[in-house]
Amino acid sequence: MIATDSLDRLFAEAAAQDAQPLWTMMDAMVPPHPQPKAVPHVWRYAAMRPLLERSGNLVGTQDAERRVFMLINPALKPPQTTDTLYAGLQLILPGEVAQAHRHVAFALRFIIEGDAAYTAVGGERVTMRRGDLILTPSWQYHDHGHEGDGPMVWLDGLDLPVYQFFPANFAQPYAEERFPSEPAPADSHLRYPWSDMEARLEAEDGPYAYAEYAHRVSGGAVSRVIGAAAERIARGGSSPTRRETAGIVYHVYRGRGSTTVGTARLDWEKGDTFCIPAWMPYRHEAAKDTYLFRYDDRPVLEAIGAYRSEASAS
Ligand code: 1HN
Repeated sequence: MIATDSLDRLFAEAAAQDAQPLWTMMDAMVPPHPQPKAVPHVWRYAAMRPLLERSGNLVGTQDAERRVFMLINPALKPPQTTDTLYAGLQLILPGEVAQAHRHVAFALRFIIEGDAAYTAVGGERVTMRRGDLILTPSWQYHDHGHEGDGPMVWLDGLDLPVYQFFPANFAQPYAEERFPSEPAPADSHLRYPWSDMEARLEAEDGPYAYAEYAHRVSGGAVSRVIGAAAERIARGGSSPTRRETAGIVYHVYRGRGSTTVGTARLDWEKGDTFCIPAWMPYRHEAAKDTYLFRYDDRPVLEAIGAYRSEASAS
């Protein structure tokens, strides 16, 4: 026993063994409630749209496998839009092809602008129209092409940060530019048209409605990690105040309003994308008739028994 032992000395010698005391950081290791690192944030389409257009002039799909601006949370690093979700804005121009590849990460696309571009997923070619939700399941070869007029812009949602935490991602280019594909059937499990979702939201009474996308084959969430839903909020209406252990990315399909998230207030309008970190109480208010698209990490949280939600006092 060293006569003059001290905690400082103990900790220094433990650190030399790459060991650290738990008892000085117990609260940080098992906090009383979730502590997301992400902060609430809005990415404005009015600011992003000109940047996308310039990227279209400066970079071709020959040089950029995907021409995308990642929407990175100000408190985090790429590819994090929230702690666990990725969002980006992708541009494709007439005549371009974004070459075929596959990866373990799941992707969804929500179409913001343009039509007549397609995404081919695992041999099914899906035409993309504004408001459509299109799925790219894990490990399916996919390429995008544009045979119509005008720019085509969509929101990409991926579970990429999960594959930083679990280093289980693989990616592979396909040998050709395009993976062979046939036109997808009308009821493809890859495409969820906006008109169907809008009809479901309209069928509900009251100023606020919420509907989840159900996978056409499994009937469950659109993927094992990411779930998706849409909300309708009438002008002057609001959503209930709630919080969830899920992180959420929202996209404004139509309308204008604001969301209170914890102590922050996010103002948004059509085309904007914003995020809600885990466990922060949030509530939307609409200044115009509004439709919001959202995706979240609820399915993976449910799989590990960690999804919780509650109505919370505003
Ligand atoms: C990707 O493969 C796509 O296929 C979009 O369109 C966004 C972001 C990170 C990594 C891969 C696509 C992506 C991506």
